[in-house]
Amino acid sequence: MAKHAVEANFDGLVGPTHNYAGLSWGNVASKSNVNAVSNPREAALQGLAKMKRLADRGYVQGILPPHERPHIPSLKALGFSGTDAQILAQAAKSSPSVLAAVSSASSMWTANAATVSPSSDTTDHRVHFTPANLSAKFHRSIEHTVTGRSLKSIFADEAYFAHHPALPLGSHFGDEGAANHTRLCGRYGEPGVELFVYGQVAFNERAPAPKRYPARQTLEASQAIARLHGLRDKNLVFAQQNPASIDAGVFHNDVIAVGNGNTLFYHSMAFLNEEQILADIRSRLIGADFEAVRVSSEDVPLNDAVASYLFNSQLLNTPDGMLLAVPGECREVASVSQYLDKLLAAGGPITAVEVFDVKQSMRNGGGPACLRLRVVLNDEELQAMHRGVILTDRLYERLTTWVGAHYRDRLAREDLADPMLLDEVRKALDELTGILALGSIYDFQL
Ligand code: SUG
Repeated sequence: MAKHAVEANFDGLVGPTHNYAGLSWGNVASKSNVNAVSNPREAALQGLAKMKRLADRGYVQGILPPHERPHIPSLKALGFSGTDAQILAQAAKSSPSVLAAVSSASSMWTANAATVSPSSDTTDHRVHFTPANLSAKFHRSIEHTVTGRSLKSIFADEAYFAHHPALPLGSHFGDEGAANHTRLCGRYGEPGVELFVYGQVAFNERAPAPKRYPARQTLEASQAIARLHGLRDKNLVFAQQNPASIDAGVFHNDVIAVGNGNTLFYHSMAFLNEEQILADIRSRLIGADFEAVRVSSEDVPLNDAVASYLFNSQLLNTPDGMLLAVPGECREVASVSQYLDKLLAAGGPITAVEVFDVKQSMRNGGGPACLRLRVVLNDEELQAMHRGVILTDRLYERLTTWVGAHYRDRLAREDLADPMLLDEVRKALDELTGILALGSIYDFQL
């Protein structure tokens, strides 16, 4: 008998160095907002407000902590030396782009933190975690060590949870985590279909691939994760993302598709072999009829989907159907707003749409779905995990006060070299690990 399970969402708490550095070639928003002045305080509060609204609805809402940035160990590994202040000054003078990269608050997008397989899918009946190596972008490739420490600290009990190291670095095994992984199922506690979406086959140069922008995820990486997690072939689908969509700015599958339960909500340009993929999912899904909600280019042109982040929404179960939690930009793009009205009138599986304001994150290409990592947990696993990171009213109050005390409301490129900023970050994070009772996870704490 399937155990009762829920989908818990772990949002990345936006870090104090949130800024716009234009680091992600292929991510349209990141490039178009380069050097805009950011507001880290507002960004963190927007993220917390989203978490609170969902927690108030009864969803299990967790938090993953931000990372230490600027990351001095990375600068040391690149040959900068001296005191922390000297290192920052040297980097700012000779390699400002490198300083920007090691200062990014990009760990907030926890859909890229890891791939997670629930215990009902895995052969050893444990929940499996693999932090994403994020090889495609230097600023993100330095995330997996601390992400792994956080996940191990939260999901510590080895009787229930299994942790793998990130895949070997390098473009052949480029892995972007749950942003390219969707699980479809009947009930959460039943075995599901794990849909891995990749941009490119690494070991075959003649296979279809994008021409303009990089494909960040390879088939070989997805296959490795499936092996590590002990997934069964009958529960697996590997699907290639349409290279034309990557070239239009869809740098992760979660910018063009989102799935939950028996429903896949996707754009007609999402997949290379759409019919085959749908048939594969349909034949593997047990305990429910597969619902494919397809959005055509006539309804929503691909560029509008990218600009609005329609598909980077959270699709959540409610007692009366599914709720689509969309970014505010969806109501600002005419075709998308009209489509949403039509979707609700159509009477399909998606029965409600709600708007969430995460503008600070959106300007770097991160919508509501980028900000969360989904972890399906049965009742025992939920009890076994560290509960200090689950959002309660009290924790929300403590975190908003903490943000108010430690975060700046303005950050520009030149501020990244300010040694005071590094001190502020460390002080804030040291306090945060106390609030969340996580133990020591940062390099400066070890
Ligand atoms: O990896 N942006 C992130 C956005 C990640 C969105 N995540 C998902 N789709 N799941 C990225 O491109 C921009 C940082 C900057 O330019 O300052 C950035 O890293």
